Formats: sequence, structure tokens, C-alpha cells
Amino acid sequence: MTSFDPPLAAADPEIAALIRKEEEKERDTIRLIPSENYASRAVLEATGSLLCNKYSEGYAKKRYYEGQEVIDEVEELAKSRVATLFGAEHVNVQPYSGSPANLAVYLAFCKPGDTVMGLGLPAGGHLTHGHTVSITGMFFKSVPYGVRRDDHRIDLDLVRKLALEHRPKLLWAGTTAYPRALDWAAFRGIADEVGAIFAADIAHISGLVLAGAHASPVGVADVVTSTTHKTFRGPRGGMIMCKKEHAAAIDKAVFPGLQGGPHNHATAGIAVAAKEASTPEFKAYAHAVVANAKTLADALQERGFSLVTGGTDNHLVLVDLTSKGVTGKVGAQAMARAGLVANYNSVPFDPRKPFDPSGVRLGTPAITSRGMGPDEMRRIAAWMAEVVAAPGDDATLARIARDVAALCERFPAPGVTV
Ligand code: DSN
Repeated sequence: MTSFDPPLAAADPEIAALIRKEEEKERDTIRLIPSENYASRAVLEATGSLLCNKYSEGYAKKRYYEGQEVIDEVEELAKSRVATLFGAEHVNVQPYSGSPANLAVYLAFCKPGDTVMGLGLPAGGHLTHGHTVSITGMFFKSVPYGVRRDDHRIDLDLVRKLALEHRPKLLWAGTTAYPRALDWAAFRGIADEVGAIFAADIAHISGLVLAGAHASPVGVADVVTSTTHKTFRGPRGGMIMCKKEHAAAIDKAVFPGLQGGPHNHATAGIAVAAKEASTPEFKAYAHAVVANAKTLADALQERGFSLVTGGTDNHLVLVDLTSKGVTGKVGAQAMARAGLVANYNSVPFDPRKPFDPSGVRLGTPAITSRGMGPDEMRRIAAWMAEVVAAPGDDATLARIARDVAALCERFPAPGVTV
């Protein structure tokens, strides 16, 4: 049998080589994309396990397939660990990722055509909070709210005004490119005033929330969704937490409403990540993510960069490169050649198109997982200043890329084995 079951390097050298190449990239570059992180070796091992072989439609003790003794235990362990971490009444760990988790919320509480409200994508919201090109903007009547023109912070007066006018069924609070803390209580108040379900999407900040580095919406919102691979540092996946009264509706929406069999290997990875997140080390990590983001923001401002909202409360910094005379795309592409991997991003009221916007989005979750601290944040800001001053200067970019790789060598990345 062994001869039919060779290891990856022998079975498929092409894919093995590509995985190794990606591992080298993740090892040798400074990864600044705020939605990315390094999953630990233990999380990777669980996620790459043969639990992927099993079909388990349903929930523990109520499956449509036999042989679930082990899977039931894995899923229940993942659920109870997540529930304890966040203080949640009910948890579902089956969503394949953040977008399916959010779709389950629509399915649980809305009918097609219902009115929904969320932060508009151009202001830092997520596609699935009702953006026009998303199914959530096509099948529901989406009324986006935005940020104020003067300080680029969420305009809660506008949220309330729009909510009173449009009486949404569902009100989202959650962001992908917004550097400030969210006022969960204010959203709760507005939802109550208009009889809306209040859904908080904490995909970007779930690791910060569970560690107390960001206020928690659990127990405030009716339902809380998250991915599991960002600041939570787990495998790619999704989870939903809700009050007990909504448990049946949420579970039914995930399965059979939207999905078939859960990805049991991902569930195991979530369980491992939840165990890791329960440690004092993880709490220190989450607070360091925020401290690093603040140091990075200050260092960038000292070098004349213009930041959306003038700073950060969380894990990300949104830089408007207009004053530096480069677009977000040119800036992000030059940064990548220098080993600083970020993504170009729209800034609020951006006059440029999303495919070549004015900003770059930076985040500290991955670099903090490597143990980088204030000195490295200042170093990164200095490199960024050099890059945007000479985005076409190949020699400068190559020299910075070498220095970046040398710095990375001092900070081994979790999960990277090459
Ligand atoms: N939009 C992704 C990001 O923030 O990178 C997450 O869904």
C-alpha cells in the first residue's frame, strides 16, 4: 500500500515546490495585510489532517451519516472552547468562512427584498454587508451608511437617521478597512429603536476582542460573526456566536440552509486555535498587535504620511498616499518588490477607482505573531518612506528587500518550517 501513498514531494513535486516557494515568501517578507496571519504549526497540522475525509452533515448527535463519534467530539470541543473564550451563549463553527457566516445571518433573519444596513464598502465595510456587487446587495434592499467627511469616523448620527427612515430588518456593524474601535452599545441602541436585528462582524478583530484589546459585542449584538484566520490565528474558516434565542435559526441557516457537510479538519484547527487563544501569551499577543499598530501609525506620521482618521485603535492603519505623489497601487506594488507586502485600498471619499485607489492598508497581526515590536515598526515606516519616494528605483527596492529578509531571519514565523 505504501507505494501508492507517497508523500507530497514524491506524489506531486510541482505542488510541493509551489508550497515551499510560498513558505519561503512568507518567511522572507514582512506581511502587512491586516486580514492575514500565521497559523501555528499545531493549527496547520490539525487542518491538514484526515478529518477532511469524513462527511458530517448535521450537528453533534443529529447527523445524517454514521461514524461520527470522533467528529462530534471535535466539533463540541471547538464550540465549547470558543463559547468560553468569548462568553457566548451559542456557537456555530461550521461556516466555511466569513462570507458564508454572514449569509447565514441573512437567511436566519431576513427575506429577499428586506432592508439591511451596513457600512459601505468604500468607507471600510465588507462586501457582504450589502454592497451592490454582492448577493447581499442584489437580494436585499441595501442602505449603506458611511463615515464623516471631516474625520473619517463612522457617522452614528447618519446611521440613526437612515435607520429611522428605512427601518432595516438587519443592522450590521463591522469593518475591513476602518482603523477605529466600534461603539457596540450605540449600534444596539439604534437597532432597538427601529426593531432591527443587530449583527456584529468581528472578522478582523476577533483575536483582539477575546483578549480584551477591543470591546466585545458578544452579549450586546444579537449575533456575532467572524472568520477564524485573521487575528484569531486559526485555519481558514468561520464562526457565528449568538444569543440562545437565535441558536436554532442560526444553526438551521448554516445547515441545511446554506451548506452541506462541515469541514471537519477546519473545525479541528479552530479548536486548536481556541486553545492557543486561551493562554496568557495570546492575550499579550493581541495587546501587542494594537500597540504595534499605534507605533507604526506614529512613525508613519512622523515621516509625513497621511493616515485615515489620523491614527488607529486596532490592528490596522489606512494610509492615503496622495500627498506622497503615488497611487495606492503603485505604492503597494513597489512595497511588495521591497518585501513589504500590503494591499492597495480605497480611502473614504476616494476620487480614484477601487482598482487603483489612493491608499494602502497595513496591519500588524502577522508581524506581531513573529514577535516584532516597536523598533521593527519604526524600521518598517522608514522603509515605506524610502519606497514611496522612489517606487521605480529597482536598486533601492532590491536593497530594502534584502534588508527585510535579514530582519525576518531574526523573527521566525509560526508554522513556517523551511
Ligand atoms: N475583505 C477581506 C480583507 O479584509 O482582506 C476579508 O474578507
